[in-house]
Amino acid sequence: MYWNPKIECMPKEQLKQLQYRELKALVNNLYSFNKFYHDRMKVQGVHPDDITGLADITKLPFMYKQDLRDYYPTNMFTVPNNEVVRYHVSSGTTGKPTLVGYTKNDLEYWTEALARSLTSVGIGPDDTMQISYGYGLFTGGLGLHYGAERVGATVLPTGTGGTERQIELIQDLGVTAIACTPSYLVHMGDVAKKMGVDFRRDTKLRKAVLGAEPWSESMRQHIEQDMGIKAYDIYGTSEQAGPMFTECEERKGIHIAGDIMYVEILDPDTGESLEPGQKGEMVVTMLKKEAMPMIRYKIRDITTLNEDECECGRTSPRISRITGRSDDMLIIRGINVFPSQIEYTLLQIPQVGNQYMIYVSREGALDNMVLQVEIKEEAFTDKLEDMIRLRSHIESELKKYLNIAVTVELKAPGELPRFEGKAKRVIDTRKLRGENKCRRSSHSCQFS
Ligand code: DLL
Repeated sequence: MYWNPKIECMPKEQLKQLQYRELKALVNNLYSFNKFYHDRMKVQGVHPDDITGLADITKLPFMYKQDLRDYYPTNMFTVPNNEVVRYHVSSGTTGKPTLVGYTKNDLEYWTEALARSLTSVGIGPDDTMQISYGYGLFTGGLGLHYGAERVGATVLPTGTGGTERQIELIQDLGVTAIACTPSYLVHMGDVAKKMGVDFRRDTKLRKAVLGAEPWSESMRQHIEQDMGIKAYDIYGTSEQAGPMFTECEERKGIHIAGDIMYVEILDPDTGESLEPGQKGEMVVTMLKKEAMPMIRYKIRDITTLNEDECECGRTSPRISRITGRSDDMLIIRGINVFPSQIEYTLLQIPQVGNQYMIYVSREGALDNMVLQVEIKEEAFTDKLEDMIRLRSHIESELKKYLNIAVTVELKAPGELPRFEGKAKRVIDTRKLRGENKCRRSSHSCQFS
């Protein structure tokens, strides 16, 4: 089943021509009307006339997450404020978050992408779909909500948390499909067991659309065998719009709607374009975005691009499972956290010294983060209540800025390890059952 067969099954050559036309129009428009892009292109020495084919995209300058921070909040927007109809906010690398704005058309293309994706995994009007992603600033909840409504499913907008109640609702309302993080679904499975609920026997839940964090084939097998739920990978980032693209029923990679997003895979060290099938860093160009266009945005996810024909009949290229990142971003319970954000928050607290260690582990199905923090000599005391108060203060500051619960352990001055070379402040012991290895050992890596 297709949502938009004309586009989804468009002959490859025709799709490339369409992509070129979109790119050309985008570049012309931004060069003429947007200072940020105009200046960037000037510095790079490239003019819209130099773009005479799709391959010329490599002449264009990159965009980085840092740009979104530098131009925070709306200085990168290319439409007047009265055309912006929504904001979403994601983690920035330090104090400031990343703001994404949407016009009506931006929301429309986001929903269209999700309608295609959900249809491709067989979700439609006969389904009741529970959306257990966070609603609000995070894109997961609202994105999937509108996508599921668009395909005619009955939507149950539970959001995150209240797991026992979520399991009861799955039973009571005959929920057939769910969208959440893979780790949350596994956690749900554990809680259901304790409640005496067997998903196969006691529910109609048979499909899950899982993403927002890395997961593995063995996790898929675990979900399918243990819970009887067919699991599909969904990918997206707030900069692109939010969750957008899924695998189809063949499950041989995530289909990227080529009329909406153009993908390049580059060698993260040399910046050279890589051939299909070679693993590298993904760089994306959003061909339709209005409020906040993205040309050659370095998304930092590591994957491969596959242009082979898919047996489902869709001609769009596919990316393989995301196997790591080319930066140090951690994903904790689906929330993006940069070590630099933690450092930034700690530095705002006068009693905290400049040594800290971040330990990330998995407890049951869920991620857990412990932060060891050295206290300054003058702030260190053996009065237990003072130390407990300070610890709670640090924990609540971290919660405020990072939006995740972190357990803080206070350490005496000089107690934490010092490093002669590059400091290794992140110890991540989560395992995706040994499948995914981070390509760069010098970076902290959630897969090692
Ligand atoms: O996580 C959007 C989303 C919501 C995707 C719900 C899927 C489902 P951000 O918070 O901006 O947006 O985080 C984007 O999460 O660059 C990847 O590193 C990671 N990520 C997202 N989906 C996957 C996935 C949402 N399926 C960052 N596999 C991305 C691995 C994923 N990593």
